Amino acid sequence: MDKAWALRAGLGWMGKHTNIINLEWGSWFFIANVFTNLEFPPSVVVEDHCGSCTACIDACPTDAIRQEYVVDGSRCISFLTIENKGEIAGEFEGKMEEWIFGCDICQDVCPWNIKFKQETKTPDFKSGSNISDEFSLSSLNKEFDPDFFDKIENDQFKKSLQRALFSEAN
Ligand code: B12
Ligand code: SF4
Ligand code: SF4
Repeated sequence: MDKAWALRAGLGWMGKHTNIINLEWGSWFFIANVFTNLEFPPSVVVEDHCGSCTACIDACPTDAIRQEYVVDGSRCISFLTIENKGEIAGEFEGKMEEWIFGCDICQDVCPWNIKFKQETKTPDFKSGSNISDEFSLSSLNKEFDPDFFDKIENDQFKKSLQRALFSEAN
């Protein structure tokens, strides 16, 4: 629902990968809602700037973007690694790349994000500042710190990581 509000608030247009893209920042932002009884003048709706580009559709490894502006959530790596409670279906084997909690491929390849790429000012988001920089699924073959999971505070992330390790190991 957040995207419907964002569109009407003139924040951007909905890209073919279905995320909202802003003309100045690309799509690397979350949408927050403020409920108020203040009256605002209607915003100007931003027109679609995807043009003939299909980079996100071509790059999606699980063919989750079934057609332009239509994502099948059940095929999306974001769903498979975060929301999905059961095992990941065999048809996705070898297609998840190294993603263990969400996926950003369709946004990584979007020319609007490449154009406005800039270093984050949030220290926690900086490269080298989070756990994913010290760990990759392919490092499984190397020596593994048994206290690794104790360092992770977010329970949902811990569960996703353990499941990813489990499927990789099998
Ligand atoms: C369910 C969900 C998912 C599911 C399904 C996503 C999908 N594309 O179908 C999964 C788990 C796969 C997912 C993945 C991701 N998600 Co998500 N997700 C949501 C969530 C919680 C609900 C969306 C939903 O399905 N709502 C129900 C349907 C009916 O509503 P809707 O999608 O908004 O569609 C309506 C409007 O878009 C509107 N609409 C459509 N076209 C148009 C055109 C016009 C002109 C108008 C007026 C309206 C309109 O009509 C639709 C029906 O009402 C929202 C947060 C929220 N509360 O809205 C975040 C949200 C969409 N996700 C977000 C993000 C960041 C992601 C990921 C990038 C996370 C990640 N790194 O892994 C991926 C991206 C995957 C992708 N390519 O879309 C952000 C998007 C930010 C942005 N810049 O757009 C949101 C908005 C969260 C937030 N508050 O910031 N997500
Ligand atoms: S987030 Fe990943 S799996 Fe989901 S639609 Fe985008 S590229 Fe495909
Ligand atoms: S990659 Fe291309 S088609 Fe996909 S959202 Fe970005 S501009 Fe639109």
